[in-house]
Amino acid sequence: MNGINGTNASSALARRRVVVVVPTYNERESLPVLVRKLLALPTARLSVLVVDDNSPDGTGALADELARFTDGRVSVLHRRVKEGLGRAYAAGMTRALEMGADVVIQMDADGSHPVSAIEPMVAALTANHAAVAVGSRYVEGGGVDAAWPWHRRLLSSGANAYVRGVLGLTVHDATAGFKAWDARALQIVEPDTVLSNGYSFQVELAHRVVTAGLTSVEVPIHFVDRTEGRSKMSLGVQLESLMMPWRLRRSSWRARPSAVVPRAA
Ligand SMILES: Nc1nc2c(ncn2[C@@H]2O[C@H](COP(=O)(O)OP(=O)(O)OP(=O)(O)O)[C@@H](O)[C@H]2O)c(=O)[nH]1
Ligand SMILES: [Mg+2]
Repeated sequence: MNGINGTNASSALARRRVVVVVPTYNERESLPVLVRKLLALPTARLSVLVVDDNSPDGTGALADELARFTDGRVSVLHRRVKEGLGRAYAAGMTRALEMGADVVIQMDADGSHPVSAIEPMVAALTANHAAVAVGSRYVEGGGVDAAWPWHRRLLSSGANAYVRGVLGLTVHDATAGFKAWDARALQIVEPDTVLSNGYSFQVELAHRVVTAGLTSVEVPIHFVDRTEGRSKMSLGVQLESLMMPWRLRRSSWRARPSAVVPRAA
């Protein structure tokens, strides 16, 4: 984010108790690489919560191994069956709040979301007193993998424009899956009560941020393709993502009246 230098970014990160929630399904190759990078960030107050849906490739057991050798900085939430990205995040975010996080980060395990953006995202969240800092592909300075063919770019930007249009969202990257949440704001948007099972979880929470009158800030990121493992995107997930904005438009979800708008940290 413009105007935030490395020193300020580092100190904002070091001041906050950060839990990074990482959902995994068959991410054996990618997870150790990500965890190593996360634990190398310049703060000892950051921990990682892996949410594994009983991956057939043994990612859950591997995560347990990582937990054993990282002095309590990695923990694992094991779930019995694959229920979708949205359900995994809902469970993981709820657990992160119980763990006493004051910033909850959500990111994919496959290396698509750059760890180097975490410091500026937490700095932007803190400096702007925002509810959420979005790692954004669609603001100046951000982008998608240079190797993406034109039709994939069109699909990604088209899906984003569709969602923004149906729901009237002003955030430039409404389908982003890389975000840093202020814990109090995350409580207000209630991830455990979402309708979405799959990737539309991202859109649903973006919509709840607006419905609850909270503010978001966007930090440019470069999204890169996974180098290991395979995508979990299925036809069912895509159909849910297509229909969900219309369901959300009609939804009656409102923040609880007792919910307090977050103030400066
Ligand atoms: N626990 C859990 N994690 C999931 C599930 N579905 C996807 N994930 C994880 O969510 C993250 C995003 O999934 P991806 O398959 O990378 O989806 P994508 O980024 O849209 O697809 P690619 O661009 O092909 O990588 C990864 O860390 C997955 O392992 C699920 O049902 N349960
Ligand atoms: Mg991915």
